[in-house]
Amino acid sequence: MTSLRDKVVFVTGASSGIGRACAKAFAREGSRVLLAARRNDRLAALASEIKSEYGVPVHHVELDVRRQPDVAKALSGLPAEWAAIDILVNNAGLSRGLDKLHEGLLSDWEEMIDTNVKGLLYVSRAVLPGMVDRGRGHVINIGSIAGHDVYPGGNVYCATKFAVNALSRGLRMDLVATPVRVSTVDPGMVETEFSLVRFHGESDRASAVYKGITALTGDDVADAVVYCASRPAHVTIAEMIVMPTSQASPMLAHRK
Ligand code: NDP
Ligand code: 8X3
Repeated sequence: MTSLRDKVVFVTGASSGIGRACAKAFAREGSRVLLAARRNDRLAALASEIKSEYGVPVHHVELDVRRQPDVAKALSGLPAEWAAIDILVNNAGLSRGLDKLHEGLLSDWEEMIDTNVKGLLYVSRAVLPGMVDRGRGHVINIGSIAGHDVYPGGNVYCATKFAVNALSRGLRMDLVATPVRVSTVDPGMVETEFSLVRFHGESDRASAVYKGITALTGDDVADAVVYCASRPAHVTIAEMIVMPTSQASPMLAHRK
């Protein structure tokens, strides 16, 4: 087992859902957690909660991963004790809309591609050179079953998660001569703010997604992420698909 104690763990999208759960799960293991998202008030509240519950150091940065200069500045401007990131959880992401492609909103497409693909790339590009120089590190991408299977209306969101899948594979090849590990954790349905964001705040439509099904929680996904991170150094969990028991594919869920 690799101990996670005192490791510097950088979680993007830590203000909600899976990212928030990952931050808490690593803190429970004794890691030092570095949080990023746009909603700084939420990060500040989470930082206080983690410090009082687990007594580990926490640092947070307000960051929009779509803005490359801000990403580079945030990472290069970290206090020295936070600069050597051991584990990067590339979690920040979102879906927007479920429209047929020929009726889709261009602004939704731009937001998904800029966040899920370009944002992940900007953060990885800023963090990886340090990992390679230090000869240690682990990148854990949060992909999705939408990166394996396409579903109606999923068009651009699925394309971004297929891209995350390809980037995880490509990065593993590029780093094969280094000790730096690359994993992707690909969940099915997780009950978070994801659907509320997808449907632009329409709460009835969002809650209907999880009706009659015991969806995964952010904690279930965080558990998988911590599992990947805590394997011995010579073991890479390349890809982990985590589903609710009552979901078999994006298109097939059993509802009570
Ligand atoms: P949430 O909406 O609960 O959380 C999304 C997080 O991403 C928030 O913390 C949000 O923070 C952050 N985020 C979004 N855009 C940006 C941005 N431009 N810059 C920085 N942070 C950003 O959803 P989930 O927790 O469910 O989603 C997390 C990841 O899991 C996503 O990549 C999603 O695609 C993936 N996923 C989700 C599944 C699900 O069913 N829920 C299933 C499979 C994968 P803020 O708004 O404060 O910036
Ligand atoms: C989120 C899961 O099936 O809604 O990535 O696309 S799904």
